[in-house]
Amino acid sequence: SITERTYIMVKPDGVQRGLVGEIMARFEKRGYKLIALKMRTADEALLKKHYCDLVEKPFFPSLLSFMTSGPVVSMVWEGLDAVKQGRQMLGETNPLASKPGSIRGDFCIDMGKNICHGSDSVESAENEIALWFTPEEVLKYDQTRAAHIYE
Ligand code: YYY
Ligand code: MG
Repeated sequence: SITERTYIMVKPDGVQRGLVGEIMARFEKRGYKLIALKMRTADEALLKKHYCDLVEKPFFPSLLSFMTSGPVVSMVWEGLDAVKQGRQMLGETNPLASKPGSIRGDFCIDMGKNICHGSDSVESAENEIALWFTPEEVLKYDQTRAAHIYE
C-alpha cells in the first residue's frame, strides 16, 4: 500500500561523516514521502528497546556505546513497499555483502559502522516509529507529486 511506512535512521557515524543529506536525498528522489524528522542523541534505555532482539548478543555493548556516542537523525518515510525498498536502498547489514548503488555499498566498509538503520518488517516499522516519535510528530499531508510517482 502507498501508506506503508518505514523507520530510517542515520547513525552517529553517518551524521559525523556528513551523509545525512545524501541519505535523505535518495529517499526523496526515489519518490518516498517524508512524514517525520528529528535529531537527537539517544540514551541507552531507548536503544535497548530499539534493539530489544539483540540485547543478548556479544556485540551489543559495543553497539550501545556506538549508538549513544553522538546524535542520530530519525525519519519516517511513507510509500509503496517502503519497508522492503528501504532495506534494498540501505544494503545488507554487512557492508561487504552490500551492492554498490546501495547506501551501505557506497559509503561504508565495516559492519559496526554501517551508517544507517532501516526497519526489517512492517510490524517492526510500526513499533520503531512509535518508539522514536510521538503520534503528533508523524505528519499527515498530501504529497502533491504523488500523481507523477504512482499510476
Ligand atoms: O537491521 P540491520 O541494521 O541490517 O542489522 P541487525 O541484525 O538488526 O543488527 C543491528 C546492528 O548491529 C547492525 O546494523 C550492526 C550491528 N551488528 C554488529 O555489529 N555485528 C553483528 N554481527 C550484527 C549486527
Ligand atoms: Mg535490524
